[in-house]
Amino acid sequence: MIIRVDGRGFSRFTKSRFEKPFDVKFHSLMVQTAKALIEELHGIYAYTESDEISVLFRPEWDFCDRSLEKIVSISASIASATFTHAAETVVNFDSRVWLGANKSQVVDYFNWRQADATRCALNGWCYWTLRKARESVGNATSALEGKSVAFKNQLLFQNGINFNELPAWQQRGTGLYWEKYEKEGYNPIQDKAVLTTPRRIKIEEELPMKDA
Ligand SMILES: Nc1nc2c(ncn2[C@@H]2O[C@H](COP(=O)(O)OP(=O)(O)OP(=O)(O)O)[C@@H](O)[C@H]2O)c(=O)[nH]1
Ligand SMILES: [Mg+2]
Repeated sequence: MIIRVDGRGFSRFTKSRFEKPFDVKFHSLMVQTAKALIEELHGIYAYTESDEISVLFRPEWDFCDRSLEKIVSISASIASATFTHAAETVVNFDSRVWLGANKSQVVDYFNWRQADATRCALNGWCYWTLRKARESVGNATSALEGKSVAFKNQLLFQNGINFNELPAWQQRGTGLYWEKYEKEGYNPIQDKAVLTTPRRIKIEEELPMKDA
């Protein structure tokens, strides 16, 4: 099972508050929200791009007896509360559930979201490059309509932007997962130092491409 939450009306919300097309602060709020979801709901992997977060769960996950109403309302609530608290501005997230039957469908799902991230990043960079060069909304939009990936890459290149050299989180999104790490602790009964391996969330900002 995958839960996907998406910021409600974030085109408007981000308009005057954040850098376009990408803002480090906005991205960090999304990562913080993704971390809260994976921790609170015991997910195994989370993926965030733009204003959305997907969280993957094990087949045997039985949160609230898998009641759909509970799952979507609680996940939307965790996302809204976490982002609102961190940003000190009220926002809402919607939530939906996706069901996959096997591993390859799950890989396809994340490939699909990653392709969306790449497509939107290329479009967003082109659109805002034109807008910052004083093109109107209409002109910038129509200049990109139906244009190929090669055309858009070329447009950016002519403006001194190499799409492939932009931060990986902008091109491909960000992954979060549990990792074990070694920590030195103290055992008071044996009165000696011990090595423990607790879990923590790894935030992967340099995701590999496509299936990898
Ligand atoms: N300025 C800025 N905007 C961003 C950033 N990341 C995402 N967004 C905006 O978030 C919006 C996400 O798009 P959508 O989810 O399709 O649009 P929405 O307005 O949230 O609409 P609904 O999800 O249907 O409620 C886009 O308009 C993006 O421009 C960012 O880093 N900076
Ligand atoms: Mg949205």
